[in-house]
Amino acid sequence: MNKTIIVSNRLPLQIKIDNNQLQVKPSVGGLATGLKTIHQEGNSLWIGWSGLTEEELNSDLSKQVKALIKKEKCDTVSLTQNDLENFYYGFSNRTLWPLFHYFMEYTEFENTYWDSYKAVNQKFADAVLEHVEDGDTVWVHDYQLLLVPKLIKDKKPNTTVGFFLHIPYPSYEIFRTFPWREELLHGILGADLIGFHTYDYQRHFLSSVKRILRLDVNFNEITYDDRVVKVDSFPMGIDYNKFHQSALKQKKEEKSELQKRLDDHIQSSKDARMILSIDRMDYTKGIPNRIRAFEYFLNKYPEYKEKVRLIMLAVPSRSNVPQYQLLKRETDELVGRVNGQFSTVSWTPIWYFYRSMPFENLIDLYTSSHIAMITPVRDGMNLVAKEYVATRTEQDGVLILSEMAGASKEMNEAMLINPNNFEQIADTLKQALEMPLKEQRSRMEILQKRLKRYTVEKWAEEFMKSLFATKNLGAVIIAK
Ligand code: GDG
Repeated sequence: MNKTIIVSNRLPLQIKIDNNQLQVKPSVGGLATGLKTIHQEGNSLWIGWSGLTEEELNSDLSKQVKALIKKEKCDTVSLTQNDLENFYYGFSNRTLWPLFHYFMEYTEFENTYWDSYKAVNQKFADAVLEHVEDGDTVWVHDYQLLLVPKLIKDKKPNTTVGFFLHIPYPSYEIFRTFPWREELLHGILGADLIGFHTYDYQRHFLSSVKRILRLDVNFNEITYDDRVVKVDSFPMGIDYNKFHQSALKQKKEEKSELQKRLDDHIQSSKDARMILSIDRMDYTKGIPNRIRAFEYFLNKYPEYKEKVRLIMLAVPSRSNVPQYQLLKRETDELVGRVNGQFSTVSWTPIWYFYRSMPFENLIDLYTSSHIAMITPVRDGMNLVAKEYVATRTEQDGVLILSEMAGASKEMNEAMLINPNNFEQIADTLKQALEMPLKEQRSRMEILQKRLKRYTVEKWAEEFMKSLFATKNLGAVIIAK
């Protein structure tokens, strides 16, 4: 029986060593949920890094990890501390991440990083090659593994390979600056199907393929050696029911401490309003812009002082990369500046949490906020925007969303803003605060309907369907 192998940088498991004992827990992220049906029900295997380096695992623990995760239908790729520094923090997060998000000034082109990226991609491919057989299907995920599709296809041409990019694909003018551009494109083209969140990313990719590799592109098909490679967009959804049901359930249960504090603010006056933002602390998420725009709003519309509160949850991320440390400092300073300038004895305009929160608290935040203000300067999709909508069980609330997030392409009923235009953000925020309930509901209703239909499970299903269809495409071109 043919199998499906999923490959991603991290496994959908949380593995910890506690007192020389290993603990393994399934992780609850969007990708794990979306691929659950494919991974758990069928004949399948998930290959990725465990989160622990070779230095952290002695050979005994390493064997134990392998055995434990085998039960979860997973296998690991072993990475050293040096791999982590050069492949992950280096090439993935100091080269590809900033470049693909249009942060040219943060992009480092370092040979050491590139060499490590190639070597680690080979490690991932080797782990796949240990298991893959003719007729199997392999689905590779994201920017850390762009060379893996070719490394598999070259060795095992009779497998079907899919690739999905979770971040934006930049325009040709950005991508052409990349020193190893040909090699990277060939790496991706090892796949039979290449998926992006939006049509724009797909278009940018095809343009790079045409102009850099001079390949024939016919609509969304590329003729590549003796194969046809298909390129398409698959906007990733969320586990709609999980968020919606959790919001309904949370209303009936005993209130958390956080919920009680949120209620205190909401009940402090009849016009009290809560504005929410949740993101990883990342320079692509537009956190400083959002604080500056909020400051601008409070100056322009002083009647809202003591009524609105911005709740900002920023989850620590990649904190050993210098730009992330700078961003953290800038955010701390800006929050301090705004709170110092506007606070009164009974009101603090920004509640800022620099940590992650348990899922239940996330639901408290979503359900208590009248407005979600999501303002990335560049974002592949942005699932937070979708999760906020899914938790609005009364269909009230307003989503303010940056047009630079992939999610904006499917969420026209949100209030779309340019994250660099403070005037527009301030005016949109005022409009959102004053929006009649009837209009809030009519917008939410359409947004919810769409999200309910195209869930993360559906996303995975559509991708797989399209990937299986490419088997026939391959046959057509070879027959020619
Ligand atoms: C990348 C792309 C693309 C956040 N804080 C907590 C928490 N979260 C969860 C949210 C959401 C997820 O993390 C964040 O997803 P996003 O899509 O917003 O952003 P990235 O992490 O940057 O993801 C992005 C995505 O991949 C998928 O393709 O949309 O564009 O950058 O699910 O709920 N969860 C918990 N506590 C927190 O404090 N439990």
